[in-house]
Amino acid sequence: MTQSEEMSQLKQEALVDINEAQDEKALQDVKVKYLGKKGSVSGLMKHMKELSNEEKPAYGQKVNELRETIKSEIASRQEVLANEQLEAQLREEKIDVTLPSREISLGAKHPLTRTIEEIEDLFLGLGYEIVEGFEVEHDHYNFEALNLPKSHPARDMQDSFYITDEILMRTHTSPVQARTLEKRNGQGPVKIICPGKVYRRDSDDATHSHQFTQIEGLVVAENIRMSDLKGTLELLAKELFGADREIRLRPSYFPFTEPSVEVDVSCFKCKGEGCNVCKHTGWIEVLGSGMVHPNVLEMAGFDSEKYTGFAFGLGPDRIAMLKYGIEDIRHFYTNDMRFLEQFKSVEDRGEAEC
Ligand code: FA5
Repeated sequence: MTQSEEMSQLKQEALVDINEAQDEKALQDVKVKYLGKKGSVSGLMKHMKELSNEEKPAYGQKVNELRETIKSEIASRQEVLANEQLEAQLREEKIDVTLPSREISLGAKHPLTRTIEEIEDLFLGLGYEIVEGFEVEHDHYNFEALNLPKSHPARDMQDSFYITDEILMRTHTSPVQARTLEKRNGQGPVKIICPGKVYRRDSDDATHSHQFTQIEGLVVAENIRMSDLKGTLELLAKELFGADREIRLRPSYFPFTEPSVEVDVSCFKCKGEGCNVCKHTGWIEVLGSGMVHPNVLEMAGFDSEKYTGFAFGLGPDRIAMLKYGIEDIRHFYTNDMRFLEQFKSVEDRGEAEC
């Protein structure tokens, strides 16, 4: 066999081997077999010594051409194999978009959050600002700046969790009144609400919890009267409970308001007849309020001759109980999913747009 025949036979064999290689590994073996140091193409160089000096360059060039041809055929085969592998993978991992989806379990807004947001929306619409206070508070803002000096007997109305002699868990959201007035440097008007958690050493029962929520409201400006407070409370009661639920204003006492009133709503369970929820009174107390005491205004740097105001502190827990007919306040805090799931509305389930 001439050298040229040997070369073309080698080329044919190499092309067959390359085409038959079915994966990366097999192709690598073919590469080593033909192009490796001890491979067939290198083996052709052994004929050099049989050639004359004139024939050597042409022969060497042909061997190199053969090497390049095999190299490029291997590269093309490699590309074909890679594409085949990708397609096989895509076929295997194909996603069937027609499969029905798994049900996604959505949570529901907590009834207290719903109630607080509803009240916030109402007051935002009336031009109030929402401000936030601190749950861990100074005795000064929780009591003293609200006309409740250390020895005041009315401190007993709110039994407190003290952390140190001067620091406590706030017993109501009213310290936000004192803090906001102080920040305004004697300049009205002030029109705020403040929602938040409060803490008291109350014994837990159907309508009392040691931790509950309040929303404080405060309006201070020139010429604010008791009739403004009454109008605001009536609007609030109508919005929250509808026209058919009865409310009553009851004279009361808070050291930081004068005069003071409490607002009761007729019991949702017994409709005023008397039952265990309303402690047989027919009424559930939902808020305390009154005209801001001149001492509170003066202590915060407001001129009480020029400015007057009203304030209220309402209990969203009690309001949510009345709105949703919940018989025990403790349901709000025990995180029982069966209770919470009842508050999934159409909107929460994402059905509103269907
Ligand atoms: C106060 O906390 C006053 N700071 C409210 C106030 C603000 C009066 C501004 C005047 C001006 P009272 O202790 O009554 O007041 O509580 C207000 C409301 O919080 C009550 O009407 C009731 O709805 C709710 N509340 C009181 N104690 C509890 C409790 N232990 N559990 C659940 N809700 C409660």
